[in-house]
Amino acid sequence: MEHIKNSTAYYVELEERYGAHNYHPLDVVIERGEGVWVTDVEGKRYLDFLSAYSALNQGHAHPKIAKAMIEQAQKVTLTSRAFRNDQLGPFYQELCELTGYEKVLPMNSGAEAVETALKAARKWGYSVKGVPEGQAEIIVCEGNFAGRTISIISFSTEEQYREGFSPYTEGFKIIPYGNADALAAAITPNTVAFLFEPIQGEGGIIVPPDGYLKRVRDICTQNNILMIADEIQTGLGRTGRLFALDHEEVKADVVTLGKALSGGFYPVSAVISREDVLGVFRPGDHGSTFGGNPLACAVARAALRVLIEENMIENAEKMGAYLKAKLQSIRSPHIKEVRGKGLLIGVELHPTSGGARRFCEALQQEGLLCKETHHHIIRFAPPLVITQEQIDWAFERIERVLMMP
Ligand code: IF1
Repeated sequence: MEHIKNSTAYYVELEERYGAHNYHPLDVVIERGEGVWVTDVEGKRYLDFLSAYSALNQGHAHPKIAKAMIEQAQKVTLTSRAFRNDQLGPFYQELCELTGYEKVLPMNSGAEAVETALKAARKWGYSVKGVPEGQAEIIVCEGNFAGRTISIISFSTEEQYREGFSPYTEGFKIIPYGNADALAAAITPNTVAFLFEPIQGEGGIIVPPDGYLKRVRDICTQNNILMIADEIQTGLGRTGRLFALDHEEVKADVVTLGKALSGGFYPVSAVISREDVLGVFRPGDHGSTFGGNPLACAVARAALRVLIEENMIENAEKMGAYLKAKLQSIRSPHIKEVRGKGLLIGVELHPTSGGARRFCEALQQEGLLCKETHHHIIRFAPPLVITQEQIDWAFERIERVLMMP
């Protein structure tokens, strides 16, 4: 069927005709983004309340990150790691000085950072802890989301993420999330690591009980297992602190980063840790064509710089508390719970409300873009640069939609 060229229907048709259907996106075709706003091909403006799942903490098309990217792109974009480049060392140094970790292994996607952390943990288990070769166990939580590779979905508890992709990678043990006693009980002499999210994002914005992070830290220390915090979604200011771990002043042994590490400009991820962990990698053990490329490093350096210089983390704390309080004031029969930290907020609806999708579609009509997770939860995660005035604009629409029958 012929559609008017450059209309929404025209682009939807192209995607449906030529693309694999591994997503069910809202029918909004975005052409431009700036700060918290995006504009579609029909010229309609929307407030982005998803931030590409927290990859856009710095907002769309941040001019300083764009400038850094364009300048680097006109110099050199890729050298491979067969050679060195003038962006990698400074990126390492600035990331370590910002986070307080001492070593970095740069990758591209979040899943690659998680896979890198898993490989480091296994090799650390064999070569440092003394676990017998091939016996390493890694503990993970129900409701985890860490990416889409076969090893990562091997420990997913979401049937759809696993179905049809067997056989699965072995060596993972699954425990309930937020339960430190379950972690202690699951540890064996062959346990090398505990991989978890300080707040579960895709799992439904699940915030663990106060004190959980500290107890996990103590249990991992006492049992000589690596505490691996996946901060790919919760990190870099999203929850109102540099890391979600900082809410309990806890330091992990290994942290995975991605998404906003590049401000949404480019796939950039990293594993940060200590020498005794990342030191298990010998030249040739692990790597990637684009990992640590000069363009990625220049973009990441700018993304981190603006995050700090423009006080985005403090703004996330302030605006998150403001938004959460307003959401909690809505007297809607649909709302079961409002939860989250900073600007990572989930509104869980009662099953009788018919699922969150229809509310997201209604919000789209009102000019607000957000996404449901696990059928009954609306995730609100705007860029960390959002202002109180913009939250008020969004809230007026959210309240109206959540009061609909
Ligand atoms: C999709 C979900 C979010 C992540 C955490 C690692 C990764 C992610 C905590 C992997 C990625 C993305 C993946 C994207 C949608 C989005 C998502 F809905 F899938 F689960 F955010 F909640 N750790 N999350 O959240 O990073 O390899 O994607 O760079 O797969 O649909 P990645």
